[in-house]
Amino acid sequence: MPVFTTACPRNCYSTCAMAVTVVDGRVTAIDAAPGNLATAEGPCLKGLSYLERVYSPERITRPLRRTAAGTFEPISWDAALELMAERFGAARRENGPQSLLYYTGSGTKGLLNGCGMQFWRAFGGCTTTYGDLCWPAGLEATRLTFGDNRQSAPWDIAEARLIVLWGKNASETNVHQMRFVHQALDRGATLVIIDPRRTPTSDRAHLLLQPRPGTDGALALGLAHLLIEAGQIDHAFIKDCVLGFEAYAELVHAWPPARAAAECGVPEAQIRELARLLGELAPLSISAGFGMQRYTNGGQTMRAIQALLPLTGNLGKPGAGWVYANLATQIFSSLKNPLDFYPPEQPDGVVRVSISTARLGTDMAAQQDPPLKVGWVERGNPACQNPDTNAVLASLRALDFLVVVDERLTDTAREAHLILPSKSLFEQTDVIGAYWHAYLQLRPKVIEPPGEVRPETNIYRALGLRLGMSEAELDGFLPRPGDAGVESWLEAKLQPIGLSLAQLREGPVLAPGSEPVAFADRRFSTPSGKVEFFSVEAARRWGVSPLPDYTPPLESAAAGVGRYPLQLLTPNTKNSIHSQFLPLQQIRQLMPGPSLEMGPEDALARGLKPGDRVRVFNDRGSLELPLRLHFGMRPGSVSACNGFGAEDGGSVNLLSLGRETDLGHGAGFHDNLVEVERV
Ligand SMILES: Nc1nc2c(c(=O)[nH]1)N[C@H]1C(S)=C(S)[C@@H](COP(=O)(O)OP(=O)(O)OC[C@H]3O[C@@H](n4cnc5c(=O)[nH]c(N)nc54)[C@H](O)[C@@H]3O)O[C@H]1N2
Ligand SMILES: Nc1nc2c(c(=O)[nH]1)N[C@H]1C(S)=C(S)[C@@H](COP(=O)(O)OP(=O)(O)OC[C@H]3O[C@@H](n4cnc5c(=O)[nH]c(N)nc54)[C@H](O)[C@@H]3O)O[C@H]1N2
Ligand SMILES: [Mo]
Repeated sequence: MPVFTTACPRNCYSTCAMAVTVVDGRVTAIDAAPGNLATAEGPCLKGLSYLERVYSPERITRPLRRTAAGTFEPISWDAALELMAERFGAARRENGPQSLLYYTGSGTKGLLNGCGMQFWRAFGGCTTTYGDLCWPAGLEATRLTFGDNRQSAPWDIAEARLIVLWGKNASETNVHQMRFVHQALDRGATLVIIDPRRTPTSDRAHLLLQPRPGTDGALALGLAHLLIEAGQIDHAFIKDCVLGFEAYAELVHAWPPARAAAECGVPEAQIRELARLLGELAPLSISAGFGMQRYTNGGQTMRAIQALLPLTGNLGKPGAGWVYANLATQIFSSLKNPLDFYPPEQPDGVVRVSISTARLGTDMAAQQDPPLKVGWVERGNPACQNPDTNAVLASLRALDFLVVVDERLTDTAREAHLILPSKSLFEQTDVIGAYWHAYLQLRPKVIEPPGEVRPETNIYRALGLRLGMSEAELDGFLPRPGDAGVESWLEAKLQPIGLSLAQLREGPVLAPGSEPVAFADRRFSTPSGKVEFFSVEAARRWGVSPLPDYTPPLESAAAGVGRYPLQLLTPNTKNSIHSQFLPLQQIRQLMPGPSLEMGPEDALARGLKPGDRVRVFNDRGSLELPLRLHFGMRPGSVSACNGFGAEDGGSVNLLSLGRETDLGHGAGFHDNLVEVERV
């Protein structure tokens, strides 16, 4: 029986290697593949559920066109291509190519994803999006502080004596990291969790701090105050490697523990206890998640947390450092496209209009020059995952013609005039990077696509020909038709970095330049060449304080700003990647549906009981959910996982506002106040 090594391409830290067995052209088993040392114990339940996902009767396997009655009917590829060529061609003629929105989400990793943008460039340009729903606040904070997003190998955290998982729910979102955390704990390390919500990640924690949402910056400044006061700082490292220590020390001087405690709602004794641990235990690794970045102050919060590491000399040593994003595998220009993060600079001369991902709905509606008429959505589910669902839906519905490429009928696909079926991870060869470990992995084609499914690259070629592009022009950026064409396209990408498909076929390969211990060289590619506590660039580019100063989030119970009393957290959940996987029966057995989690005090104050159906609402929208009591929830906060959509009563983003983070054009999902009442 042939067994192939492949990699899970979902937007997840782990990016597991997997062994898939194929019998008679069908995947029959999925198992661990040991070559990836970060994920050696094998894929999670989601990975195993590909057996169901790929062969699900719900999967879309033919082009579908919306009927006058609003249902979908199959049409031939020929008719679909004709329709697209006609509608896109007309939009380009009448309003210019920028009247087309090209939107991509994070549905799959792969080098071939880059073909889409190149296609729309050849089309004459388009409107696209800048920023990201996910991690840019932290990426930009890290770049400003340390110069680059470098990170030690995943297993290095096992060497730490103190681990702080800050706003990260690793036991659900990065299960493979917990193996290394447990190794450290077994050797006597201390674990601290900082999260307003108690999660399974804190099961073995020595200390759980539950700050008021969005106030972690104040907590970090309070900790620095105590460390400096106690003299538990690394003077030599600061002198050699830090810019702006004096100004920073002055800032944190104004944050005695009583003030920090009052702001972040953590007892002063706990702040002192954590400061003591930070002062006494080394090496220290801080693994920062995304929780505290999903606020309007998220970038500055990340800078304040980062400063604790150089302050205590915990950088560039085994077991020490900033574990946030490992960009070692982002060595291909098509993966590391700075235009994805910043507004257009158009180095290629093609006119490109760009709107904010976080404000997708309102920016689409506001665009005038030219107004948006047609759209193409690929690898994303913005009607469920972007803030302000109502605004996104209104803007998608205002388009004359929308194409969505997806494997199932998502909330976004339901808005399409034409749905095109997309490949699964087993149906086209590609090369996959990662963001927690540094392995490049081959994701080989192991089965033929079912029905009439065609990979995006084939769709683009066929559409390009209909739009009058020549084969030669398309050959400039697309693989030649057929499996051999894809392989030679990938080979050409690998060759400049000294790799080949043959090497990747043998198993996961560490990206050239990946480092076991980040910053061991003490090279910081900031303007000053030092770790910057004081960043002129932060002030110039983003209009924030050059220091990691604290300001409360815009809409928060912490700041007493907003008409509603409860902060709504909408975190990720173990058995899904955002809106993917949730429809599968295997997943539903463990996670029957969404719920609102609330602490007992808040429930009692509203006369609510477990199991009650409640309405969660604010001025932007409302959502009905069953109530679950969560005894580990910080009072004043409630939580509902993101990912569920219209079939489960609606997305949590019916309640969120499209609002960017202070750094990096991220999305402030949790800057979101609500009230809850019984239905
Ligand atoms: N199973 C699973 N794994 C995933 C994903 C998934 O959807 N499912 N998604 C992947 C992706 S794209 C991402 S971005 C990552 C996200 O990975 P994580 O950052 O671990 O996940 P989140 O659930 O966004 O947030 C983590 C925690 O932050 C807490 N939090 C919320 N607000 C605050 C705050 O103000 N301060 C602090 N300290 N904590 C706060 C939440 O309660 C939550 O428990 O996970 C990746 N891995
Ligand atoms: N309220 C709230 N909202 C959030 C978050 C939050 O914490 N709170 N988290 C945010 C974060 S961190 C992220 S990363 C985003 C994720 O936002 P998205 O990336 O939009 O979310 P997904 O649900 O993963 O949707 C991806 C879609 O791509 C499709 N897909 C998968 N593979 C392929 C393929 O090969 N080709 C094509 N054409 N399609 C494919 C999937 O079927 C799925 O429908 O959500 C964000 N939304
Ligand atoms: Mo994300």
